[in-house]
Amino acid sequence: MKTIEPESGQIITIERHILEEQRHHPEATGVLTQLLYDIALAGKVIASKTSRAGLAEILGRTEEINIQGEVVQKLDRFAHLTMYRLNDHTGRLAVMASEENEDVLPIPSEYPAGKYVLLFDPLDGSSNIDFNIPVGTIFSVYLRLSEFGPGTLQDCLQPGRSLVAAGYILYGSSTMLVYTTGEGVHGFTLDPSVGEFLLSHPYLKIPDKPAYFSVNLGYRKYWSEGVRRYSDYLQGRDGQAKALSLRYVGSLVADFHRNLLAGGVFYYPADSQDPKIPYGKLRLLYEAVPLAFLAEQAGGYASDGVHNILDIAPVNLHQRTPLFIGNRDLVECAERFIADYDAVE
Ligand code: FBP
Repeated sequence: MKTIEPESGQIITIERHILEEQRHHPEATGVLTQLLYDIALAGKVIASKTSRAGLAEILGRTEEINIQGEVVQKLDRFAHLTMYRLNDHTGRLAVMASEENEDVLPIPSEYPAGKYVLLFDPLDGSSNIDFNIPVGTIFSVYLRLSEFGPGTLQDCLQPGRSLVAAGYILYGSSTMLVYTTGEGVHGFTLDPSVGEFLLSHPYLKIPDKPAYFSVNLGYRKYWSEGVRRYSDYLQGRDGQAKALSLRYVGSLVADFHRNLLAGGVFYYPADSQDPKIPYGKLRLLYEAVPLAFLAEQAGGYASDGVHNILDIAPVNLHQRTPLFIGNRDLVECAERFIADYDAVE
């Protein structure tokens, strides 16, 4: 499918790009286009704070502990409310869910309920904010399953295969929005001088030759034998392969983005650190699934070490999952090590 590519000097805003994509779908109503544009607007509002975080009384913590057991950062709270408030009155959504909120986020009864469902991690990597390390907002969009009226928990517990769109906004040296609607992965850079996301990275594909591996090696002793041997393989320790270079920011969106552009694998395996969370730290619905959809659209793959992340049927809003994501051959290699050395179902 031919996507719009910027000729030299041509300005392609995210709105124009989404409209062009919509033209490939005569049945489209434009609601998804408007919803993606609302999310882009939320990204701009959040970027206006992250880019001035040190100046804006927005650094530091709130007194709150969220459903994940983490201290809520002020910017986390701001990002959560921004995503919710910019989308609760548009009539495009039946229900929302946020990594920061235990239950689903209903559409206020004074507003009409729409046909889409929005899930989001308002500020991924938030523990890095005070250190001026890139953070991100991750979003995923589904069609509602329930017929009409207020959306339900079941509308939010859909497998990744049912996604209609997913993406992230990375607040780094520049602010970028990367998204897919199942027709390739496209990157936009926010031009602060015009306040618009402009197409800068059309049709992103993960390079075949990987450069990096990204993992918190500090947790090695808590890993299974399969994962430890896989990590040795990536470092060329078992003499089988040339060592990859290690890069780990500790912000999933930033680590994923680098590997999307340069090739590589990010993994956060299950570990035995805390028996209460045996499946690793990352959330299936808010983090793993949307990035898995992007990875697959960019020629890569995402797995929990055994299953394709997009085929996992969610059972609760905040369930966690091991995640291996990036170049397909590197992720399949992880699956082989785990199959060979770990008793897996
Ligand atoms: P949240 O900030 O959304 O809770 O994300 C979790 C996260 O910060 C990821 O972005 C990152 O990959 C991971 O945790 C880092 O975890 P650790 O410090 O254990 O390596």
